[in-house]
Amino acid sequence: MQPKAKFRKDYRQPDFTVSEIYLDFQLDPEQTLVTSTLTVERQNAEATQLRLDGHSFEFQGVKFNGQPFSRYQQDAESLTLDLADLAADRFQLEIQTLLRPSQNTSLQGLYQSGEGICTQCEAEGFRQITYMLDRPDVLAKYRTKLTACKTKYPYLLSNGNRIAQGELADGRHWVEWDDPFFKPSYLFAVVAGDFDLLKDTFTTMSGRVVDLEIYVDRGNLARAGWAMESLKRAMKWDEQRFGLEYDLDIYMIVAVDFFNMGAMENKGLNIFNAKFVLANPQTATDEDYMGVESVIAHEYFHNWTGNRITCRDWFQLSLKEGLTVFRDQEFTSDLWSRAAKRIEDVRFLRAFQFAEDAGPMAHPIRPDKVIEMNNFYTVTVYEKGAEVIRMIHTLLGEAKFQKGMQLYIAENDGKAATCEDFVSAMERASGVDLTQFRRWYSQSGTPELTVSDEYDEKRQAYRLTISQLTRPTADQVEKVNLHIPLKVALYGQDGKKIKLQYEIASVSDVLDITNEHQTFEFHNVSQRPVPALLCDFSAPVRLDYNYTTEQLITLLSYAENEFIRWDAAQTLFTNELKTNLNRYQQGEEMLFSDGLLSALTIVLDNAHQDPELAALTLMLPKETEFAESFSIIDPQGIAVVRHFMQTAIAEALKDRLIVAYNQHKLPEYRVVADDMAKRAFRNVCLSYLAFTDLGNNLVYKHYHQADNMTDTLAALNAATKAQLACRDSLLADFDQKWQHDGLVMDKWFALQATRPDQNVLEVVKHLLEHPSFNFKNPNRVRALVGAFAAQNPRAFHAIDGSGYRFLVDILIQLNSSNPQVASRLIEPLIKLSRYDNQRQTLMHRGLERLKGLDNLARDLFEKIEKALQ
Ligand code: B3K
Ligand code: ZN
Repeated sequence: MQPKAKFRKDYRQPDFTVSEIYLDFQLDPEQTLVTSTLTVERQNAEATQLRLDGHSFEFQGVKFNGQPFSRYQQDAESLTLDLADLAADRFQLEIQTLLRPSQNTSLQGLYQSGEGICTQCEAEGFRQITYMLDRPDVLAKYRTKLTACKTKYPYLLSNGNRIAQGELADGRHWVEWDDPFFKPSYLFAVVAGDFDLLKDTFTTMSGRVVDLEIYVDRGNLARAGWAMESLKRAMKWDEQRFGLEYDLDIYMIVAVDFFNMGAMENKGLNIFNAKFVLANPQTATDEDYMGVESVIAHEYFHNWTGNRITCRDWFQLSLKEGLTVFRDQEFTSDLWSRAAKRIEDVRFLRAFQFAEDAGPMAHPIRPDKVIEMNNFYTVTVYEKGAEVIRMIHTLLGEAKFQKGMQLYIAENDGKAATCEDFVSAMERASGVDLTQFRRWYSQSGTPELTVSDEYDEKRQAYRLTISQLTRPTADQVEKVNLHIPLKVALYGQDGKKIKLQYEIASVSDVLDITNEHQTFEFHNVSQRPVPALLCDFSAPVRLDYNYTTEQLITLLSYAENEFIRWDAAQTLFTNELKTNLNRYQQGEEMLFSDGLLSALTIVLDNAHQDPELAALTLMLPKETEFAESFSIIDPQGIAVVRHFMQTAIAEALKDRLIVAYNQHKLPEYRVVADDMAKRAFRNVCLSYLAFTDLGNNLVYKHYHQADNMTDTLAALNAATKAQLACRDSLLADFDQKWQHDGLVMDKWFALQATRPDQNVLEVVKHLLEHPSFNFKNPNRVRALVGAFAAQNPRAFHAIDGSGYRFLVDILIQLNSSNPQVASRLIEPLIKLSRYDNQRQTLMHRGLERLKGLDNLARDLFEKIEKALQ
């Protein structure tokens, strides 16, 4: 049977709702008995059939108002009760199911993680626990009783407040939880296990004391402190910036080893991938520290944007995700460097979201058609979704945006809402017309802005002409004009900023692009200016303006906007790569341009002013980032040219790099912004120096002198990428030291998988047998197989097809054990239209092989179908 698609336009209110649930879990990894007592209310008087979602358990029976009930029909995904002669509109159903958590490798529903048991219900995992109206617009109050062996599972956790507990004669104990807030089933959670517990409290702005509890594997208590600090910072920030206060008396976070994604915002009981909880200087890099803080904050922020106000249907996912990503980005920006955060987010968006829009899975931030919901937790829904919120913020300004938030919350608290509810609240609270802006929710694709300019010396006038175009995408042929906020600035040749004026009046630096072609004229411009276009990346678009190298160097040197300075360097790098790729493809000698050299010299010479920005600016874009500026990608050529550039830059700037490297040495490791900036800058210098004759000694010393993971990994990375003599001994040393810790070994696996060596695939295959590797653990699979496929394009796209064959072999296994992880890993294989014919044929063959599987999961089915179209 072919999986069926659901359409946004088909949304209908449910005929029945569930107002209360009492869940009783007799927990055991081999056999868990669940008794669910639902209070059901009929909302449509005509309705005579109640269809409940459910699968992947053994159904034990159903009672209606306490009496055994048999007028039902069952299929692979549901139970439909015949309620033709229903006497009252309110009744009780008692449903019993039997689960086998230890056998559940999908990591959805109730499953075993290490020695513990936990749940993952979003998007549609609750239905793997029991039959339920498993849709986000059914909001119920949950009470949950958990019973399990006390020695194996001393902690029994669920949502809300602990209201009772007791012991049984047979060595089991039980705990009962009550969540006073109405919630959809996807926010339900259970955890049972033995943990180390870090406790703290937070006093809210209205003076309530909230218990904070972080549960980690035994032995990891010392790695939980940063997560706790992050949580408190997030709680405080949400009060200060958004006026939002936490609502329950307890907030729990549990770190588990086996988890399909980053974390989950279950009401009052977040469940986290341990990767986003655990951090200490020895095991976590600066980047990991930032990742922990931002995911902790993201899940916390969901308490309002997601939980108190949830989504009416899954097509509205961006309502909670786009908004919550925007909120976590703002949190990081307010606490650390706004410019650096913006640059990192834009890098990510350009590399992954632009690629998604250009591929077979293109969809608007509010999709219209879905087969497997888990496939739509995408960079488009999340990151482009956040860009759309950010544009609203730009158009309204902070004050009106916050007024809009207040209105949105006042109108929708306790409800399941739509994206339209949000935009409408923003519009009414601010008085800003968002009619055309709404199209961002329904149109997929990356708009292109083409800019040309004219300077009229006599009239002292400067004109910008801007055209917008969104090309057809895989999902949508017809495109319309969007409302695009384009933030600009003008600079003189001397680097001075020119005021934006029309006649003598100042004009806004945010241009409203709404038509296909528009011209903006600025007056009193005394010399031909250099335009800074798309300051702060004010819209998620591609920008095309024919900058000269001189103009880019002017921007790099003088633009006030840090994003513009960084982006000028990105353009220089990309131009350099393109020119040399051309030469390489023609069999000509590659050359290193003076323009790029002067630009990088300027950056290095000014690095002391802002080492973080210098680090970001000097960093050579990854192969996958470069790839996005081509419609047909040459993975081999890009790797060769990038390597050439790396070596050429290192040679040309060696003296400056070594001075900078030595100047930025730090006496001790501290997680503070200034030090992190210096470390990042110093490690970028190291990454270049590795390609010079100083490399081997320097990197070897860097590794052995490191007292923290950031420096250790920087050395290991440099040694691997530059294929230094010390590489093998350093890799072996790390392996020996960290073999016991899978999370740390993930860094090592990912490095191995991205080695530039010819035989990297052999290495990767070999590492599938490594004692720290575990095929059942998604983190390990992503680190080794995921990194190979997504971050080593030259090897993955090897022209003999070996990379594709390897990935397909792995996907065949994952298709049966964990389709959700399989569906993430397949991404680099479905973007075949971006490659030459020979590669396309090979990729096609791999996809056909998967398509032929007789148990192909809907997750893979959806992507393969689209890719082969
Ligand atoms: N809401 C979860 C993601 C659930 C993914 C389900 N496949 C984490 C987050 O976005 O906060
Ligand atoms: Zn989220």
